[in-house]
Amino acid sequence: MLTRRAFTVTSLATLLGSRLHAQDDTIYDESKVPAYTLPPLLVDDAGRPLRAAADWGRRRVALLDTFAAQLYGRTPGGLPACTVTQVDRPVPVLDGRALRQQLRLDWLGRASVDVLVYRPAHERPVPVFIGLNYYGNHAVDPDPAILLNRRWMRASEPNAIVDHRATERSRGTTALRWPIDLVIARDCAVMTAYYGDFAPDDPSVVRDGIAPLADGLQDRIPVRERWGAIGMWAWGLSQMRAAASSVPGLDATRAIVIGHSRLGKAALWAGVQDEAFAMVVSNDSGCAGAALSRRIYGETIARITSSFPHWFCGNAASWANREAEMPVDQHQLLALVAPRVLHVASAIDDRWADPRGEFLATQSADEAWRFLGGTGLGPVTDMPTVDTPVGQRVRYHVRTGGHDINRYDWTQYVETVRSTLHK
Ligand code: GTR
Repeated sequence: MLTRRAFTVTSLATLLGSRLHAQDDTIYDESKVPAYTLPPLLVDDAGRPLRAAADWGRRRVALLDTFAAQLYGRTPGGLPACTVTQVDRPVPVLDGRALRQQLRLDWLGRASVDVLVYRPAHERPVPVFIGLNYYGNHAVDPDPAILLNRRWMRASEPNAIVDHRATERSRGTTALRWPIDLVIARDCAVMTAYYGDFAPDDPSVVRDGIAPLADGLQDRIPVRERWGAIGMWAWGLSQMRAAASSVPGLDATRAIVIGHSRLGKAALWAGVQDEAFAMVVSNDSGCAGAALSRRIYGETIARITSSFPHWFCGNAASWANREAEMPVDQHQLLALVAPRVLHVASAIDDRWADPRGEFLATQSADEAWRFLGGTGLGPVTDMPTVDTPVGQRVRYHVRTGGHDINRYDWTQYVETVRSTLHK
């Protein structure tokens, strides 16, 4: 009996093991990364090397166009601009060191998004971090005066989401990702909104945000080039930046777009399209974010476009298992931030996001900063050791630990702001 049971268990494990292996051929071994050649950065449409910094403008437009057509989709022209209203008056928090305020962005009464702002309690305008959050503004801080977001959310027990809705117990559940005290102490502000208000993160509900605003504006855009959720989140970030200019105490000319993981992809896409962002932060953005697609290490274009088809345009999935043929790779996306400030961060145990691939993309992108005459990464030849940030106008760090955004990461971001944007 015991033998029979043991046999059954073993054969089941073998079966499952081979199944898993067949399904999961994820590369986590550096020696299995294929040899690859990255598409060149500083060439014109005919493949000739760019000669002067002035040539970069045209190259930039061409690269943006390719990323839009092949990966993220095109941001429709003619979308309405938001109207900003105050939900409440600024309230002193953090023992009077900061002011907390809630705003509502509204588009012609057809869509609305609540925004939470923290800024230092003085009138001098400060740099502002603009980023989306995963579980609602009420999850950023336990403060009961923050409006509880009742819209659709992804299932999550730790965030006390019940039937896809937040509950009173959801308050403050993501506070560790938003060290407001630290940002205020370094004389910066934070502006955040729930990403699902712009586009709920599931194919079944993705249209329940701002998507209908684009109805009738996409007729001239080929179906396979139409935007997905990343495009909508990115547009939302730009709308928040525009709104920042009407908030006293925020310096919208020193706006920093920031995002973690899928929202890091959105932050990059927002930051490259909207040059009014002075700095762009990618935290563990991985595949289709800061990581090189051609390494096919960890998450791949095939995996991401099958798990999350609603994030991308229709053309994106056509590059599944054809990474080497893609007309662009992610170092070129990062380069579109030049000569502004870029900070890319990885976490060493976050192999799914390919930390080395994120560093190598950053290092290749640095060519654009050198070409345009600024100091980006500076004299960095190898991937730095953990917890050792490097660079100047292009900064990179890889942190101890796994997939997350934490106080250590934010400590590096406010330091980058201090060294590059503070007056
Ligand atoms: C994963 C996805 C990653 C990353 C991550 C996240 O499931 O594969 O690309 O976006 O989610 O957003 O936390």
